[in-house]
Amino acid sequence: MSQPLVRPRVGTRPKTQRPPMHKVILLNDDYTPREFVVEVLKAVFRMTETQAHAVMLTAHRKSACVVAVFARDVAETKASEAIDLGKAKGYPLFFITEPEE
Ligand code: TYC
Repeated sequence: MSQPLVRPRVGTRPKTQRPPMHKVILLNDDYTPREFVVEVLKAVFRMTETQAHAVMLTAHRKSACVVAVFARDVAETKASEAIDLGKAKGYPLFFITEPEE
């Protein structure tokens, strides 16, 4: 009986590394109207009215709220788009991105 040509691997094999996902975080401010924040969340992050309202209220009450998690370039693009919608209306609406733990 000959040996099989391919033996199953045993022992440890490092897991394939994936780039970390990035959180988009909405920051509260005193000037942007609540309903405008909701509209931006719906338009940029494809949220329903109910989801967007809940995220807006959490940011309003706790000063920040995680909106969603994406690959880094998507997170940065969406944060910029959302900030720009606020800027176009003269609002200081702000989002930051940060890597997930
Ligand atoms: N605090 C704002 C107001 O009272 C509303 C608001 C909520 C603004 C959440 C930004 O991320 C925000 N008009």
